[in-house]
Amino acid sequence: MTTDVTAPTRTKRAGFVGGGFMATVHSRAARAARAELVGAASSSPERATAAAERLGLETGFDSLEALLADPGIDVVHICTPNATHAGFARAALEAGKHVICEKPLATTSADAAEIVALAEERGLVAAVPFVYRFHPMAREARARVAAGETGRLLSVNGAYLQDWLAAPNDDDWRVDSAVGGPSRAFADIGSHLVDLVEFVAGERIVRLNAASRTVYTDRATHSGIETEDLVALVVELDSGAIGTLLVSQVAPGHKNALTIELAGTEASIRFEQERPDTLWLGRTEASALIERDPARLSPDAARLSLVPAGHPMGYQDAFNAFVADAYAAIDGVVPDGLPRFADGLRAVRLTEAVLASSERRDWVEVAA
Ligand code: SOE
Repeated sequence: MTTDVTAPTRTKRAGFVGGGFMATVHSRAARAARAELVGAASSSPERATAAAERLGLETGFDSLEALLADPGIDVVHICTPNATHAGFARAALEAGKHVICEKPLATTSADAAEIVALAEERGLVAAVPFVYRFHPMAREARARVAAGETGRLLSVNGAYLQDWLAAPNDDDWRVDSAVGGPSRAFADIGSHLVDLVEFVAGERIVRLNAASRTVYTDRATHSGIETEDLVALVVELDSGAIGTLLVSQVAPGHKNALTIELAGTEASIRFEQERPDTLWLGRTEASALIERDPARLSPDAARLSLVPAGHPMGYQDAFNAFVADAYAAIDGVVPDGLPRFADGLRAVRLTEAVLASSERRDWVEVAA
């Protein structure tokens, strides 16, 4: 048996800001949610036209202002470099649009808090794509932890490892703090890791001790780089559970290896996003690999299972489910687990704690 993700009741008219990899993923998801893909704005009218053609949108807007002035657009997807997120999200909310804004939501928690408050004040849906929450087996892990199957939480162990910046000359706008913000590896992928840990554990990281390294200060087109290539941290959660997390963009052989493992008094549970159709349930007597079979999953995991057991699902499916739920929220539905701007702010606060801790070489309390 399969069920459908929350289906939007009314066709959304979507606008996109940016034209790179993430805009491609967002536009595919919007199309799957039966949106009308109105157009794109970018850093120039020419780039907007090129993005519109590449993504199959109706039009390229001359500017963000022109896109926001289109009364037909209900929802704006912000898929631009990090330092622009908060300003663009603020402008879209002020124009009365619902917003889906890429992470990190902002490069400072003050900016993130301001747009959280603005979205609330205007009554607009404002979501952040912490999409790994939308893998059915991540939901299954969360449901089993919440049901007490793993017992009292003792420890967490997680990693998010990539290698696309592993060679000295690998380069990207994200390495530049003026464009990507003061944190790179943690803001870019560590934010997903801590979001998923807290989402599945159902509790928060209250303090942490982090060490970070910038392995390459000079790359193909950037020099004097200050943003971190990798971060290792020790964390303490609400319940007193402790854990270790490793975030690296210089881990050869790892493409997008986001893994979390929670160990409780009764069982351990492990989710690996590169093998998203299974969940490892560890028990002292006998461990098991649970396959994604919607007929046997918790209701929330079954809801997100688009195809029957044995038919693999992946990243774009998770993204599609996220956008479908965000659009359903615009229709007044309250989908369980939709990551909103408050969750984006939470990740920014954790990022700031990581930066402060690695600078001070000491434990830091995470702002609530
Ligand atoms: C690059 O590190 C990246 O595309 C991130 O920006 C995404 O958030 C992550 O989902 C995959 O990797």
